[in-house]
Amino acid sequence: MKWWQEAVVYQVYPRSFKDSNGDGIGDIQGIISKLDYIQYLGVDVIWLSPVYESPNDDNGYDISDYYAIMEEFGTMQDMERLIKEASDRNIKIIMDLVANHTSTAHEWFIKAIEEPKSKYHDFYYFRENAGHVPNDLQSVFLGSAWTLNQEINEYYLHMFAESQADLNWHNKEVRLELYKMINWWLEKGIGGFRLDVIDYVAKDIDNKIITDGPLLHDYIQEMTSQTFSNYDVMTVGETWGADTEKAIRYSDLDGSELSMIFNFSHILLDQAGTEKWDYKALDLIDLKTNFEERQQGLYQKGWDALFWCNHDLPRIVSRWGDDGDYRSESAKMLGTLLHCMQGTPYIYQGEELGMTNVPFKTIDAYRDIETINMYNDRKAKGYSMEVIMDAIRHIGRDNARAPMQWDDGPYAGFSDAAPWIDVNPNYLKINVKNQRADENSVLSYYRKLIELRKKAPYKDILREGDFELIDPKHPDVFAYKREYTKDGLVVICNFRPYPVEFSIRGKEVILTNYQQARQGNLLRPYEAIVYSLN
Ligand code: TEU
Ligand code: CA
Repeated sequence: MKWWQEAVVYQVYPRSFKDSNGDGIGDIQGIISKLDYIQYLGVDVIWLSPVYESPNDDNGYDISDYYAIMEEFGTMQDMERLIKEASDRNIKIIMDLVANHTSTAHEWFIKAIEEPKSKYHDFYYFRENAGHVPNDLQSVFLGSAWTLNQEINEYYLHMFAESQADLNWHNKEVRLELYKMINWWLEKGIGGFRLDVIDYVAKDIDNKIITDGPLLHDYIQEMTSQTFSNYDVMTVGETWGADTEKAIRYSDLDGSELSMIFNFSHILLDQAGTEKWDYKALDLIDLKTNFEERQQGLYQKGWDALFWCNHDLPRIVSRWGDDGDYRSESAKMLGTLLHCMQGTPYIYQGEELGMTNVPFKTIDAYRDIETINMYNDRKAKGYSMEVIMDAIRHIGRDNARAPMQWDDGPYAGFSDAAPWIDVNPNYLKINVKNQRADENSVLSYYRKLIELRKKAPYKDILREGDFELIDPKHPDVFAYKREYTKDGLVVICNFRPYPVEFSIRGKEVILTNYQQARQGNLLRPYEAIVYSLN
């Protein structure tokens, strides 16, 4: 077993985690001030969303200098101190490698424009201006993926915002520059990387192949051999286009590619149309089938990243739990379901509190470029305001980006000044301070889940055990068992806000989200129980 197969990861979105200097924007010193809390959780790794220099069009996913820290977040000394202070607490820092694109404010892009005959011009995808866009490729953030640069009268490709120009990975010079930067950061003692949209980097744009370009695995293997494999680090790829078969290849246990990937196939189960804004209710059978296929498909062949949330996704308790009467029970149930499977669990900041989506009424409370583009696009297309705002409230990315809720003081203890984005009004009720004092809080429960992975005999079962659904066709209960040598666990989760008949149980209760043992064969609303198998 590798260290990252025994780890639990905590994702920090720096802009929204903790502000230390009263400008309403989270920063690195703020994160350092909360390392004791992160250590208290019991996690082993922090995935830090980008802190590099950036114009912030996409909150740091538009990098203008990989070797400098965004001024609002602090200094390189702060970053080095964070790595050290985390290491003193046996916590590794993995950084966010955004290498599919750079900001158009990056010196490479500036030189590509100022010196079109220089080597930098081929660092990006430029095409001549024949009076129209080169082809109909569309940006993830809506609109054409091509923008005409007036200075050189050429189009350039951006799969995301106009200010995020796609790097041409087919140019070996680009790859070598990226490997140099990766090694520069690895030499600073970071624990690895999360790789932003890594399945886009080998795109074949003239054949309009964006995801899974033919040379993708060649490039990943080359990158790994020239960087990651020379250090004892973990890597996790963001691959919206992955399924289990691809996941096995990316996470091949021979270490030739990545440690694991984020497979979003479960996240897509409640998407109704081609865009995420058109959603439908989740069918629990689909979720059970999805996880069964992944757990069994990857068993002893690869490794999975287990997640519900991240900085791009709505809060899971609002999405597939209940953020009303049964918020606490359903948040614990969802945590139980995920953390008892095989793989490396990821907790997004606030998920351990059962933080919910934000109830903002109008578009001016939102900050995310993806949301604002959708608002303008659908308004122009004649969608009603309530339909637009309902979709944003349901699945917009700012649901994850409202400030972390530390206490019931001003701005939830996130900042002394008005934050860059409003705090969720429910911070008075949902915050670290009151949950640390409550042994029955979501926070206290998540700490028990994390601890389960650390202590015998459960850690071996969770890490190495197999996976088998129990009563797969049950429409309301997600139950499975994990077996490893003579030990095993039975995990039973009621996905409904009402009692459900379910007679199966295990030997003794290891963990449950209700204080009193259940009577008879009924599972209470969102009841989760982890039993020993025998
Ligand atoms: O996300 C890639 C990506 O495709 C997501 O934007 C996703 O499609 C969308 O957010 C669904 O709501 C990564 C980063 O996680 C994201 O924050 C960046 O905006 C994007 O890449 C560009 O770097
Ligand atoms: Ca600040």
